[in-house]
Amino acid sequence: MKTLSLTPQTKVLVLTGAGVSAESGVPTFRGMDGLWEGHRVEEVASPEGFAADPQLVWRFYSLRREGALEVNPNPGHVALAKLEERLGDRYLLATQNVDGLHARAGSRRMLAIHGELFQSRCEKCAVPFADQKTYFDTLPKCETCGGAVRPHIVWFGEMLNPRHLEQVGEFIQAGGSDLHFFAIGTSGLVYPAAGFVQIARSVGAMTWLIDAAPSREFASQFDEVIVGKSGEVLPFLLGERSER
Ligand code: BV8
Ligand code: ZN
Repeated sequence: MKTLSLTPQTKVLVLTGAGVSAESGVPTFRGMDGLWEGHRVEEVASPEGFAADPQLVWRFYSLRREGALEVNPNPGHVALAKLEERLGDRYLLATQNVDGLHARAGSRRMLAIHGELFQSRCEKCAVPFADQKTYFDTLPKCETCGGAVRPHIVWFGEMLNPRHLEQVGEFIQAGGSDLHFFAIGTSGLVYPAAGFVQIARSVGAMTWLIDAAPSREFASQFDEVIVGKSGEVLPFLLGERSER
């Protein structure tokens, strides 16, 4: 398998999706074929869904908090954290995952572009705070203003943090043809993250897709497509282990 040859100029931008956490035991979205307890994920993970039935939405996130507390990072998360150690400020990770596993594996130069499962925020005060609690049959209220507390997650139809998108754009522009862009374990269905590959191509970056079952349409946008499980591929690809 092709490995990544690093030069002192090499810069790496990584976009991860649910597939990177699959080997840790975290279900993917397409794995649930986009459904949860008969609800479309877009319906439950949306401001409209929260307004219509906040308890249903808190049950969805409470179940995911319980699940995410029982799992651990896998070799794919660890390999990415080691690559960050080697590259320093020439590395950036943008993750769509909210499960916190990259941080637990040691990733620091990371943008949680779709939010964080273990943070909540008051709809009015808007300041996120760490929260591992579950709310199956109660609705959390803000201690300061009594407002409704929601998961600190970017829902469908909500804007991503503009600062995150700026940082991704700046990193890609600065990387230019020295940049390698990796999309790992993502179906490339959700924008704006799914559009990062086109921005990377526009500056002459080398683009790689690593996925256990890549979709033809998304894969067609990449220079290199590696079919495999990220927990098995990444340690070899990133030179953490000798060739198999
Ligand atoms: C925005 C938080 C606009 C939730 C998430 C109509 C109405 C409303 C919006 C839209 C619309 N049409 C389009 C949109 C835009 C929408 C969008 O793209 N929708 C899609 C469905 C068409 N995007 C948005 O709404 C975004 N916001 O556009 O705002 C706007 C503009 C101006 C002003 C106001 C608003 C917000 C998107 C963020 C949504 N939140 N997450 C939560 O997590 O609970 S997205 C959520 O789904 C995840 O975070 C993740 O990003 C996404 C699922 O994608 P993946 O991570 O790729 O997971 P998936 O299961 O799909 O794929 C897994 C892959 O792994 C597979 O390829 C599989 O083969 C592979 N795999 C499996 N195992 C392994 C593996 N690979 C390697 N190794 C393995 N072991
Ligand atoms: Zn408040």
